[in-house]
Amino acid sequence: MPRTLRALLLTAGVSLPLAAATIWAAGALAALVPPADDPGGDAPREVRVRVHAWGFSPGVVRVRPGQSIRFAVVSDDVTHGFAINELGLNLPLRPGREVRSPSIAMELPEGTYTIHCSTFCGLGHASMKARLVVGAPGPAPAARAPWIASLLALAAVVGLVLVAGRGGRRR
Ligand SMILES: [Cu+2]
Repeated sequence: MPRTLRALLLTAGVSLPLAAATIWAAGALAALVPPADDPGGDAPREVRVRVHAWGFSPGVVRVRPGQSIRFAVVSDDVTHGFAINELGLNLPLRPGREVRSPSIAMELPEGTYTIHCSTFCGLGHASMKARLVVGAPGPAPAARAPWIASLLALAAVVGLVLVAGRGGRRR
């Protein structure tokens, strides 16, 4: 094997796993960063939700398992209710007045739960829903990419070592 080609292959063999490791580390670190409104530690995280006919904003509330949270909910228009059956939570809402839930320790199993309106509010009431997502149910496809990259890089290195070894012996 020509020396330049060998040097090139060795460089690639070293830099590929490094690049894969960097991508993986960046992904792992990003997963550790809490949401912006997460105080961390033991302080309950306040989750602010605005309610209107016929929806919730945000439409998806994400919480960590075991995290303590407190909902602060306000209706922008008419009378609604903010209810999560699995938490035994039902907050009646008057227009424009913020209602705060007690601090809730999120002890539900990881998964997706329905937030719904518990006070009849007209035509769209039955479909007035949002989602509470506890933890990370089901890995997102993107989360697997760094692992696949790492494995590919490892396979490349093993292959290069074998090729380089064979080339060396031939001389
Ligand atoms: Cu309603």
